[in-house]
Amino acid sequence: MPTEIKPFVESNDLLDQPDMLRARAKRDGYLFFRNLIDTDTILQLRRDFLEICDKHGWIKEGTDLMDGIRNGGPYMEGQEEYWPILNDFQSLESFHAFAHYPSILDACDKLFGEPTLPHPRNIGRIMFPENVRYTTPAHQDYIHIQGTEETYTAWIPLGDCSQYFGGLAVLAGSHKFSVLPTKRADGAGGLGVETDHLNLTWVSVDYQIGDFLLFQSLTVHKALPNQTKDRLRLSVDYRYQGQSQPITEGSLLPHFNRMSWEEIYKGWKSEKYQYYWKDLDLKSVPFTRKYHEAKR
Ligand SMILES: O=C(O)CCC(=O)C(=O)O
Repeated sequence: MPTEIKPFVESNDLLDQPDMLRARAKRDGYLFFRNLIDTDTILQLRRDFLEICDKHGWIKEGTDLMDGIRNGGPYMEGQEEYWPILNDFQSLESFHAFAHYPSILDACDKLFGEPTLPHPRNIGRIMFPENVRYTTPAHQDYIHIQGTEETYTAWIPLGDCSQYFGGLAVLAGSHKFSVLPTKRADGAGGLGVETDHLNLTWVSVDYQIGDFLLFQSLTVHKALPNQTKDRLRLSVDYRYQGQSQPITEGSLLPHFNRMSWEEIYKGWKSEKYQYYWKDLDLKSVPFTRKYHEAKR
């Protein structure tokens, strides 16, 4: 039986009541905001991503680039075909600059009650249709990030993204269950968790361009399958924490660490978002692999 998905609670009204905003995040493990990001900024990033896809032959000839209609595939992270695309995303100045978008940082500053540190390890995703098996499984980000449980992920679709298109869903309240045992799973991250015994409710929404979701690192979340016939689902996920909180070295490296920051920054127009964390007095803590010993 398909899982029932209830709607997110919207939190725009709490942005001028930081105590209430924090209380809601503490209660639900997530905050969802409507229409806080300028459409043109997202469309420009969507275009940048799709131009890369097109350069690598992933867009159907004769179609409108911005429709993101796939050619070939499905391809996914970890496959040989995916790495050149990932390297190109990682080099995009607009992709890294967007992690510093003012209304995202404003929501985070209020949530943390202190200045926010955006992690530089930013992730861009292209999710193919007809690839249900590799849809992102239910998991917690904490095991991949560590440092502080009070790290939040911002998940932002690069365009309208209905549930049918494969938006992100969260298991409301699941952050209260600490780190759950992992099992191997197909899809991003490669590790999943069982959730049936938690008796919690999955929540999501038909995302509109400009919406974004923030969720705590212990909050269980998963993608819904991209059920379209031929559309690529594009999204970014960025991570944030309070500047005083501990962080692991890996969060300061590029995603998959395939290129150095020096290589990534080559050709950027501005230095504003390069190495910005190096000026801060960060509390570095070790990373443990103890959560990665998944059961089959
Ligand atoms: O976009 C996806 O399918 C996965 C995103 C995710 O798991 C995350 O942002 O932590």
